[in-house]
Amino acid sequence: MASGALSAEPYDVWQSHFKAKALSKGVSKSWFEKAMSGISPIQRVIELDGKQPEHKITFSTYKKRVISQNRIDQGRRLYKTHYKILKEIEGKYGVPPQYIVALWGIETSFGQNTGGFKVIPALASLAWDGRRRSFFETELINALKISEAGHIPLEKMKGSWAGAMGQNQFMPSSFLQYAVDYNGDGKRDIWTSKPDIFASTSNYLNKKGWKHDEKWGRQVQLTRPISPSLTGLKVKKPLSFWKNMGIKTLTGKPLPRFDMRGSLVQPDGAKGASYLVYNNYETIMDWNRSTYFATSVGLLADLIAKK
Ligand SMILES: [Ca+2]
Repeated sequence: MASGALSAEPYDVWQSHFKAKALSKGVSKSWFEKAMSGISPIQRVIELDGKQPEHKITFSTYKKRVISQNRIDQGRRLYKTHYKILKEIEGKYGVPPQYIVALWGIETSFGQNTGGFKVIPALASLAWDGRRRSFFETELINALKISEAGHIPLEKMKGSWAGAMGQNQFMPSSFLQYAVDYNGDGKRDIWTSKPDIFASTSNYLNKKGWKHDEKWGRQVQLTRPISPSLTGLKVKKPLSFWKNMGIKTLTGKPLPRFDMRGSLVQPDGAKGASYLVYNNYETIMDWNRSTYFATSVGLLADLIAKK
C-alpha cells in the first residue's frame, strides 16, 4: 500500500466495486478493462494529495511569480502569433484574445507545463485513496468516457497529479461540458490542438457568463480609507458609489462613468494593492476560486494586450 494512503481497502477490491459503477454510467466493459488494466496506486499522487497546504504567500509575492517578465514577453509573442485564430474564436464566444492567452500562460506556461501524470491512473489513485472518493470516482468515470470516445490516446492523456488535463487544465467534468472541437477533426483535443484549446477556454468563460464589452477590473487608488466592511466580492456597488468613496484610477483619473457594478478586492489587505473588479472577474473565479488567480489573469491579460 502506498504510504500515507487513507484507504483501508486493497486497491483491487476498490477497483472491482468501482467497475460496476463505471459500467452503470455507460463506460463499456471492454474499454474499462483496457484503460484500467495494470493500474496500481501512484505513491507520488497520494503524497501530493495529502500534503498540508503551504504557508500562504502574499499576493504581492504570488504576482511576481505568476506574472514574470518572461511570461509577459512570451504571452505577447504568442498573442501575436495566434491573433488571427484568437480573434475568430472571440467572434464566436465573445472572449478577447488576451484573456485566453493569459489563462493559458498561468495554467501551463503556454502549454509547456501540462503535468506529466497519466490522468486515469492518477484519478484511480485518488479515488481509491478515498480522501475525496466520490469526487474523484466521478472524474475518473468522465476520464474513461473521454478516452473511450477517442479524443486522445490513453498514453497521451496526461495532466496534473489531480487530474487537470491538457494545456488549459480542464478536469474531465469540465472537458465534457465545455471542451470544443474547433478545428473540426472530430476530436476535442486540449492537449495538442491550439484551436481546440483556445475555443474550449473561451467556451467555458462564455458559458459562465463572460461579458464581451466589459473588462475584468482594474487596479485603483484609494484617496481615503475605506471600511473593511465594504471590501470583498460580496459587496457590489455601482461605479458612482466607489467614485463617491474617493476611488480613482491608478493614474489619479476619475472612474469611468459606466453603468456597472463592482467590488473592491484587496488581496493583501488594506495595506496592499486595491482592485475594483467586475462581473468578468467572478467568471474567472469560476475557473479557479482564488482572488490571487483571478487578479493575476486580469493583470497579465492587460499586459499582453498592451501596445
Ligand atoms: Ca479538434
